[in-house]
Amino acid sequence: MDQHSAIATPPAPILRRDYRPPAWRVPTIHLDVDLAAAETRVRARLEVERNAAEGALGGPLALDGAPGMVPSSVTVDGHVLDEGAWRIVDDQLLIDLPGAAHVVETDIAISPEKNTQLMGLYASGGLLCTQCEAEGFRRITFFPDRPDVLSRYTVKMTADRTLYPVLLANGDLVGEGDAGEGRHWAEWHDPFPKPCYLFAMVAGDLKANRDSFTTLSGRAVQLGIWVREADLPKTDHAMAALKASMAWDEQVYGREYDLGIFNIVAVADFNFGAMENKGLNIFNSRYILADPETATDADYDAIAGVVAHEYFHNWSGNRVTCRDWFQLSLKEGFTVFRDQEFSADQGSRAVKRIEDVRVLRAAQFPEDGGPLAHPIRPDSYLEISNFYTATIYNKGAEVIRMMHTMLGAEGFRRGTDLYFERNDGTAATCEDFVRAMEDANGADLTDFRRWYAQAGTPRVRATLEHEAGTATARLTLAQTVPATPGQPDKLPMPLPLRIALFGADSGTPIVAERVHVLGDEATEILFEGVDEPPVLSINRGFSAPVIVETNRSAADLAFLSAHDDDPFARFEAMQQLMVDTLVAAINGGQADEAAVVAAVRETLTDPALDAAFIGEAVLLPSESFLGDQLPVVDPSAVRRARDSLRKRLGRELEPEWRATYAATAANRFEYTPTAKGLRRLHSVALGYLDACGAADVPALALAQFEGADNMTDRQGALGVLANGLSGERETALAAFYDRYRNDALVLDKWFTTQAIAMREDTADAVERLARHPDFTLANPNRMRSLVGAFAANQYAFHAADGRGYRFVADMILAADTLNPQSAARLVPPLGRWRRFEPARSALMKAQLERIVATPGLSKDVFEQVSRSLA
Ligand code: 0A1
Ligand code: ZN
Repeated sequence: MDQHSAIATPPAPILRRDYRPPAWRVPTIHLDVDLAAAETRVRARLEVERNAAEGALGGPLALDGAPGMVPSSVTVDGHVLDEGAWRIVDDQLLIDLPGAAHVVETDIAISPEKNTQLMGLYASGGLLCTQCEAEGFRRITFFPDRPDVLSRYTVKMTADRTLYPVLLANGDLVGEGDAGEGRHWAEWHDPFPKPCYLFAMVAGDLKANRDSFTTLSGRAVQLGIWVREADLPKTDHAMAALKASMAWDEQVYGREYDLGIFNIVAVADFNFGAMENKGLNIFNSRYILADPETATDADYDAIAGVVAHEYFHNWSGNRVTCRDWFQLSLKEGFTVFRDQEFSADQGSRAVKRIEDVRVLRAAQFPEDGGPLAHPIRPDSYLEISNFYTATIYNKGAEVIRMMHTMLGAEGFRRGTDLYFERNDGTAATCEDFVRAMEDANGADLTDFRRWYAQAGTPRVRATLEHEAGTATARLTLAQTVPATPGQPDKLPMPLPLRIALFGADSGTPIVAERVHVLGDEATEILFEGVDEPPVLSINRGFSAPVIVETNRSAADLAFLSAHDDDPFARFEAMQQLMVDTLVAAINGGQADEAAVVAAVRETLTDPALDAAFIGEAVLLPSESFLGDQLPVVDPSAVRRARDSLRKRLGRELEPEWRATYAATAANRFEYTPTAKGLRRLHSVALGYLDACGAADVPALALAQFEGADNMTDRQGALGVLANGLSGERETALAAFYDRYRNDALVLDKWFTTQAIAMREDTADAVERLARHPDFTLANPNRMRSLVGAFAANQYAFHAADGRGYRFVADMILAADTLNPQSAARLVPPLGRWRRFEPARSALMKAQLERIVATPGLSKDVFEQVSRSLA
């Protein structure tokens, strides 16, 4: 299904400018679903009305379906139509209707157990569940599958009572009963009109962790997290996160939950993280299940973040949805910003910001600088699934954050209040959001709108000059926005830059922080009364998602890494110092490694800093981030330079690492910011001890691995061992496998640990693991745990003989026949071929050409590969 021949007919793109309101509205839909894994029968009854809105499309009623779908009957106003009265064209069911309002009924059979794409209705570990965003509903029944058609849903589900004792759908349960012959039924009604991408139903043998929440206005909401019985003990963290999210959205945005029931279901096979279906969120089980034995601190944090994200969508996404898929960032950018702020409020704001910027730089900056670059509101696509990107999500969140910075917390809240008030119950656009921000604040965001239209990461050149005689400092700021595919010329973007100056002699702030919005290509700012040499602290808190180049010396950066009062800026100064040093070394120039060693020592031994921050600040930038700083990447040169600095840090600071390792040891599991920070720093210290080559490290690591009372410490030790060649490595990997072989989520970690190992033979090991009996391409988590993780391991993936590329291309082609969405997500690492030295570049390109020449490729993979080659 969904295949096309790449050579015969390249598919036509969908364009944003072609948007027209729908020809028909569907105010209500009744579904009657007879569920079984082999064959499910779906009878749909739609009330349809011709859309009188200006500009609306005309013509017949067009209901989207999927390839191969044919209704067994079509009825209009109670009369069965002859076969000649309807037709299927390009997977749409077309019906000519004489009047302005009709009732249309269709009847269709689908097979959930044959659905390997995991879109529409599918089977996962004995459950039947749905995924409809973006265009999965059309695989369940014929319907105008577009987000601006909002309907009230009533869903009757009938299924075998033993196999599927629990039947869930959106909204409220309005009836249930026996259906005879061992079957039972349940009927759900959702009073809120919604687009079909928010439809969900689940049938299975599930048990609930139940709780309740009383809203601000005193309404009681029943909460349920539904899992297999054995997993029930692992749901308390997600439940706590859900209740905290509900309270936070009331406090920070004044938004209350609006139904009597809120259910979450965890499933093992899921293409993304989770889905915000109205009143019935469906989650990839990795974002629900946690206990100290099986989940790391990072897993716990991610669970809270994703639970919050999906919950927040109830307002930013569901009550106000998107008019069309080009507006995806309207809900996703805003909701990511909301979940980031929620997590910042729950734990360490500074560490959260560091993590979010790391993600942006690792995933979004490369996208923005490569062949797949697109604005946060794209202008065209072939397959919308390919646009669930770091640009739409994470850069989208940064764009919202900049408005928050420029308007202030209160101004921003006035804007969101107006946005929700104006657009509640409708399908809105990014423009509606910006206009609400403007109108609520009397602000002019005309130029700021360029952030929605232009792709590419702006670069800011900041030069600070001090004139001792006049006690002035002159800051020159210049921005450029690079060309991206289809956008050769750019206009300057308004960038809010938080700026402060510190005195190099006094070590104190001499110009307090201010926000300067750089709106033009270049500007100059004059500071007066600056009588000592100033040090520039800029883009504090990462106030704008840009690359800043400065004329700061290693001494300036070392100074800021020790004295800046903005923790993010402190982290950033250290990173910049490390990057400058490593890039100099890679280019064969003068590298000031001693300055890095001194700065790391200072941070490591600063009693005022908490462990979580130290654990972030002393880490070297990743090999891929270093690659991103170079015009042409030679992964071997990057590895050599980074390894050498890492070893030197290990050796010269060995006593400090030993002291840190010892000081962070006594740590019984507790999920608190302090305990988390200690665990993090403990494993970071172990890693540096390993780098210094101390002979006792494998034994230390194995002891940590065996003695751990939590997965963070266990996996931290395993990760260090996995990079090395010791016998302890094999002991630990085998023990880990034996202990967790029946826990799919932990087994994923076993695959990943080996796929990201910094060893010469990682590519071989990964090819071997792809033949392991526990490996499968049918489960997206497992596929990503090996192939996705490997493709992110710069040195191993870029093995000079090209076998990493061949392997990933083989996996893409194999996965494409099962699950095109997941397959397409493996393309971007190969798509970066232009960034690498000529030999590797040619090998990567050859694999892309091999893929695109393969007949029967999905639209998903075709789009990513052809754009990568263009
Ligand atoms: N809206 C979801 C993301 C999502 C998108 C597509 C999916 O289909 C496989 C699933 C989930 C979110 O932002 O959480
Ligand atoms: Zn989302």
